[in-house]
Amino acid sequence: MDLTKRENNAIQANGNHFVNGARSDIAITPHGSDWYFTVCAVMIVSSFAFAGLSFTKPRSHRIFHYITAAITMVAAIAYFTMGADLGETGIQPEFIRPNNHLVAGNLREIFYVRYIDWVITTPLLLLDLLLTAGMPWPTILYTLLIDEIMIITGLVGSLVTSSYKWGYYVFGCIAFFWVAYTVTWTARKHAMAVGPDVHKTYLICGVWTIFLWFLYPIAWGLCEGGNVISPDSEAVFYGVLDIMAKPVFGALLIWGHRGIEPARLGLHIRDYDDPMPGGLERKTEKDLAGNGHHHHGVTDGNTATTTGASTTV
Ligand code: RET
Repeated sequence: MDLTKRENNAIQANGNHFVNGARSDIAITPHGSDWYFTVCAVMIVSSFAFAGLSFTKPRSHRIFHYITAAITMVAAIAYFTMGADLGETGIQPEFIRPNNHLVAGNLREIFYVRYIDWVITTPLLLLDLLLTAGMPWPTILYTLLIDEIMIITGLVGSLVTSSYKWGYYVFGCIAFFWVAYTVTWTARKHAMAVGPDVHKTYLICGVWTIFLWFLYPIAWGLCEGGNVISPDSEAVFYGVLDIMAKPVFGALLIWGHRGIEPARLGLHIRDYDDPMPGGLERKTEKDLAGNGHHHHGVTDGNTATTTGASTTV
């Protein structure tokens, strides 16, 4: 078989999905599919990089590597799905544009799998960010729940054919403004209180996030909402944003954390051979060797609920 002549046949294999007897006539072409598979490859490589880098840290210091690797792993699967022309359904656009050949047609291909990705990964991105700021967990939890409202309203709106879709869009935007306020204001105050190095890392990742996240509702308005740009352009728009918001964000965050002890953020994470809080002191080989791994004494363990630069020797 001549591999140089092999073409991506995902559209042929999976693109004959019919909704009520009709096939989406506003849909990705093999170019869109190729691009989705390219982004999938970027996400896979990033996942290996983040997971691999975690081994340069002791297990008690890997939380940000784990969260970030999980984000790109989920995205890789979502992009595989979209490259394969799956995870989509045909939706009649509110605005039918017969005179624009890029979006002429009666059924637009809507990739609902995008929202399944986002409902998992956007809370994890916020978790990365808000843990960096040393935010208290109730505010973190609340912000993640509001974020899920934003994504689910976006999903429902994208599947609605009438103008009511914009009602969902407005709910989603209100939720987003709440999230943006928390990231730019409340969490920034917390980051400042921890220390200037933490504040700097938080600021870089936070500004990057909010700038990029503002572009998603614009993309939605042009794609799922307004049916203005073609599904191939949609692939490029969301694909570039997702690369910036996941692998590039992750790299900035992990780099920013290189000199930050998780304990300073209130994250006191035990390894299996650390002494239990309130348990009996148990000397391990690592304690005796004193290899720089962090071991809290029995009394230190009891202060695990305090925040700030209180512990670690
Ligand atoms: C929607 C439509 C409803 C209104 C708003 C939206 C915002 C979506 C955002 C998505 C971010 C996704 C990321 C993915 C990472 O790869 C749902 C489009 C405000 C902000 C960061």
